[in-house]
Amino acid sequence: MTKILITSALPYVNGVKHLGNLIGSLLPADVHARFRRQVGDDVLFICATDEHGTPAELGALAAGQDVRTFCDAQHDIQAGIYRRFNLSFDHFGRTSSLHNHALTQHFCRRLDAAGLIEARNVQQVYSPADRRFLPDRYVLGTCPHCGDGGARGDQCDHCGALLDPPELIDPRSALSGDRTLEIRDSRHLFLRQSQLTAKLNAWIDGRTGWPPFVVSTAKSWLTADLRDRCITRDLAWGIPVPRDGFDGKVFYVWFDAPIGYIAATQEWADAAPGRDWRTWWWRADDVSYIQFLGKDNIPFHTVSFPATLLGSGEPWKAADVIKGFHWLNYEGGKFSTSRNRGIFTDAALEELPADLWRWWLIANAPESADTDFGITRFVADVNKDLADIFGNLVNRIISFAHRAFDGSIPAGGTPGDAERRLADELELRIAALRRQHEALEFRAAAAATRAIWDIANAYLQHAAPWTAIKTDPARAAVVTRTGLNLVHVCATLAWSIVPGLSDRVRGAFGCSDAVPRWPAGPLAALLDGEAGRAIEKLGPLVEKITPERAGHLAARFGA
Ligand code: B3M
Ligand code: ZN
Repeated sequence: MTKILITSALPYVNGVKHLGNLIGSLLPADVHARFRRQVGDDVLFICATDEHGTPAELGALAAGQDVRTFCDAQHDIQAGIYRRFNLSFDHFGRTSSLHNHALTQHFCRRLDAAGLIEARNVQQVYSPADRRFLPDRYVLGTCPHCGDGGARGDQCDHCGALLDPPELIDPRSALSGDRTLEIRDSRHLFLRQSQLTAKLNAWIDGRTGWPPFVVSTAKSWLTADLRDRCITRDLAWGIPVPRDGFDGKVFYVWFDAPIGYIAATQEWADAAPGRDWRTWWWRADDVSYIQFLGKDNIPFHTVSFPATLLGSGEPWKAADVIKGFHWLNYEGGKFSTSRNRGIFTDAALEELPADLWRWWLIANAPESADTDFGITRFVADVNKDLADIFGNLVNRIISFAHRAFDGSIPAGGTPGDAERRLADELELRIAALRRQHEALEFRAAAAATRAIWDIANAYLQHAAPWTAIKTDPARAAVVTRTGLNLVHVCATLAWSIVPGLSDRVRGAFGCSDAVPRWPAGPLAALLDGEAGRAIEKLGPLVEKITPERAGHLAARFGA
């Protein structure tokens, strides 16, 4: 059994995520985890909320809560949404866990012992009224470029200019409004990742199966002028820095967040007896580790996190494959949390079943370039693929079996040429689909899944048991038997992408196994089997999105 470790980028705890976040890492990770379980691999699928850093602090401030309370509530909200999206995490943890505190401090000590940590002075904005240093985005003021009054010290959202706090006109503290800000020296730790450039390059050169743009992005960072990274911050919320003179400082969120993958595995191991996190992370040469993430996260996963792991000098597992994604755009513009633009995951579930979103997003995953989400196209695509093609296939043959064969898989008759051709074709198609899943080619896998539904529809259309029944009941029995088994196979193959629809179909066949096994053995025998098995009646599998409903979606989510 192959051991497959899968992690999705950890969503920031503050605020519900949009569909762009979902397809950028969480959903493809889930589809792959499900597929791997189907083919019998030993899968561990880990995720967590990323709870440190200024976004969490600012979110808590805006909500009038202390940060811990805020994170508790936000974590639960996200966990609930992902459950309803059927994301099959083995564990959905939190980077604020005690495990992550201990591990992060451990890595810092190890890196320090290896000579890879250096303390340096950094100039920082200080607020006498707040009696603390202010991170860039805690400084507000007027943009020197466009004159907007609400610019932040890191960026002006109005004109998009990147800023440094001293550039702001009339700067003030976002916390207290203090205008007596000063620039002071603050002591910070730097990870000397420049020392590890050769090791990191060798590590990347030894891996295969990465999307080319992930390799080129990583390589563009791993050059002679790779900069050392400041891994501490003047913040109260976070993991304390275990070092004299660093009271009141915590680790930079991007230092502890990826360590959270390991810490969340420790949480998973704590949750039940007989689980050992080490078999996944420590001397785990038999594990194949795949990371899923959006393209903005590439530098942290190809430079800083592996620098942490390799630099520790300990036998930690580093990623074998990094599957990066481009952006999903929204109606020609950007999805944006700060501007509340796009479709958010909670709102998506209020409108339509999870599988409709899952299907479209995977079928259009931004794998090799940015992709645009548009309501009109979404409605047309899911109506066609899920209602007309898959739903119709399922409902038609099951209804017919109830009309003509008392709702059971009929016995009798012998498969003929059409059935043999069908089985041969399916065998090839299923093998190709499996290769696409293995290669992490999600769009291709969705297209291949749909192509199998097309083949099934074409077979039934041509073999037409509803006509044959009038003259040749034995032939009608063969076709109905084949058709029903075919539908079952189609549902099994689609399970990783649309698990809800798949489970409904499989439920009608009396299958309640949590993970449907990938079809094995000669297809001809599979399609000819199961005579006598009762199939439950099934209401419409997928309700078509009506023009009225499409209008409502456009009005609610319109660009
Ligand atoms: N929370 C950023 C993001 O959601 C960050 C990922 C952390 S992965 C360790 O895009
Ligand atoms: Zn501006």
